[in-house]
Amino acid sequence: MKSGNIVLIGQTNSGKSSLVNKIMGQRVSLVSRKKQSTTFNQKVYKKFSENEFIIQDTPGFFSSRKKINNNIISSPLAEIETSDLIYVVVDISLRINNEYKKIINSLENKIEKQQVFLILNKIDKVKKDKVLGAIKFYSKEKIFNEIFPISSLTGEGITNLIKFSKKFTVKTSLKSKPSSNIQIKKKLFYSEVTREKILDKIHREIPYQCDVVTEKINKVASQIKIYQSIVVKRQSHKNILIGKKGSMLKEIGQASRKEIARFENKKIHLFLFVKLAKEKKI
Ligand SMILES: Nc1nc2c(ncn2[C@@H]2O[C@H](COP(=O)(O)OP(=O)(O)OP(=O)(O)O)[C@@H](O)[C@H]2O)c(=O)[nH]1
Ligand SMILES: [Mg+2]
Repeated sequence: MKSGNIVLIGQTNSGKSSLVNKIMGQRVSLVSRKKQSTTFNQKVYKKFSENEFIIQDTPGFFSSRKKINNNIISSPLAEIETSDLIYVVVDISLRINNEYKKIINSLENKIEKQQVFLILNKIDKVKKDKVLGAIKFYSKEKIFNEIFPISSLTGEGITNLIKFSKKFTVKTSLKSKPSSNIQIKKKLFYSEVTREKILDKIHREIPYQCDVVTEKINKVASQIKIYQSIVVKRQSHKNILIGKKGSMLKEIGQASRKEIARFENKKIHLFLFVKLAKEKKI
């Protein structure tokens, strides 16, 4: 058996989580059209015959000055040292700007033997000329060992990316195989699902200024009871989250419950509470 650690980094919204899901062939990472949807480093496993990938999704580099208040946000660079392969994911449909330089700069003094692949994602959104131009442009950056134009939406280029990535797996004697292909704390995962639904349904800054905390999980036979608090800073945010006669909270809860049920393949009871943080910074 050969295995390789892959870490995905890149600007927020570039499609890192979408790529993880595409490689996995199932939805394990949360995807959102809003920025900063991934907030912690999530590890998943995927076996392709004799090769195993341990894939780490990370929160995106966020350039906006708007401060994210989520206190569980982890550093996208934390796992670089133990990785074999780094995918730097760029949204090719955006105009090339200097944001990628920040990522290169922070990588430069961290990488040793790791291979760095530049992933030009969202090629389904642009003309071929733009792809060729981008390849030419980024080729001058020595840090990239390979460049892969792909679409995490259509799947174009993914097979090729996996094929190349296999070359950088190394022989291992994995003693304790993971029992499931997803290794994240369930509490965190359930919180993230609900947070994703808040992102989907509520606009402006509220989703970034609230924390979703999974307080308790009760497993009974084929059912799971999940108790979550949404902690907000302001009464006005609380009102918006709850909505008219609780309609918004109900919508968020239903969407989250469905998603968790699909993932767990069990009946889910989800209890959501909105709490006001007691003057403490969240
Ligand atoms: N057209 C198109 N859209 C894509 C592609 N990949 C991702 N998206 C969309 O881009 C948005 C952001 O995708 P995510 O996978 O959440 O991006 P991310 O890099 O994980 O974002 P953060 O977790 O916030 O850093 C979502 O609306 C995706 O559906 C692609 O190849 N083509
Ligand atoms: Mg993400």
